[in-house]
Amino acid sequence: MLKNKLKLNAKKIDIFIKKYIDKQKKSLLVNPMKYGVLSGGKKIRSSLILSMGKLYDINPNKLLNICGAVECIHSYSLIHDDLPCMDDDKLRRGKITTHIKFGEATAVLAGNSLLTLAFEMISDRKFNTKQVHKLEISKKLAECSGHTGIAGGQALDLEFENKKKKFNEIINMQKKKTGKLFSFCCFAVGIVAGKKKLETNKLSKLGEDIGLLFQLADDFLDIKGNSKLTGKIVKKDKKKGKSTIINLHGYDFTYNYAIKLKKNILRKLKKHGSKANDLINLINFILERKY
Ligand code: GRG
Repeated sequence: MLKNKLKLNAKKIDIFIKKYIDKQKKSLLVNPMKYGVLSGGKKIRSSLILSMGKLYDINPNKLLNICGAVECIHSYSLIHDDLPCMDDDKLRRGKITTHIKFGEATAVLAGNSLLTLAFEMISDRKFNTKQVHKLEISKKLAECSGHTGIAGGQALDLEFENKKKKFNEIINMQKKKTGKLFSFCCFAVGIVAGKKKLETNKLSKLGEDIGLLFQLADDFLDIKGNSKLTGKIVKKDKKKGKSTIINLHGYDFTYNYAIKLKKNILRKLKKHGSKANDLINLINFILERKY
């Protein structure tokens, strides 16, 4: 049921992104960009945005530019993450990685172009929200993607390899590397809903925790997951000396921590009653997912 919903959402966002790129002038980077961002990938951040929208009765079509932008940034981070100078991976979403298919230089440029495309989508005239909302959303997206967000988290992840880091240092790294983009998703919906700072701050924190939960599940999949289902090579973290909570405290400790984190997230959604049903299902899926 939820899996079908996720697939439908992913298809909708793929169509939006494809149309958006196809309306632009052609370039040598169009094919590698499409390869990196379309066909494949759960588009779970978009599903988060759409189910957050339900809390505030927002028409899903009003959120498509935010979904497109988030998926462009996410795919950009994956393309760069797979490069030889980063995690050096050859398989992603069940396909060879962008740099293996098109070469490293093209993969770097396609990634960079997806980053800038994200900001085109947010500043687009057809994105039906107030100008001041677009400004706030752009600023937050930049903060969550750059050195205080994903890129900064990735720098820490690489820095921490083969080092014994403390629990809080690892959590902080994972909150940046993965949590910040989820944080952006929840914040942006709050802005479109016209929420004040107090509420959007709470939404940012909620999103960061959902992102941390997602990253912990990713770490579980690296140990117990199946390459055919995840579409990527598993059992890499230990070999690469990655600093994860599992490598520090073991699987069971980490799973119990994740259960507590999930309960805490679900508790915060109670006030929304049945409007939060989709979101609750998504959060349960995030922890128990097999792909
Ligand atoms: C993009 C700002 C920016 C900088 C580049 C390389 C890098 C810096 C950051 C890497 C961040 C990264 C890869 C985090 C891991 C997040 C994660 C768990 C990815 C897997 O996400 P899924 O499962 O992937 O949603 P699909 O394939 O479903 O889209």
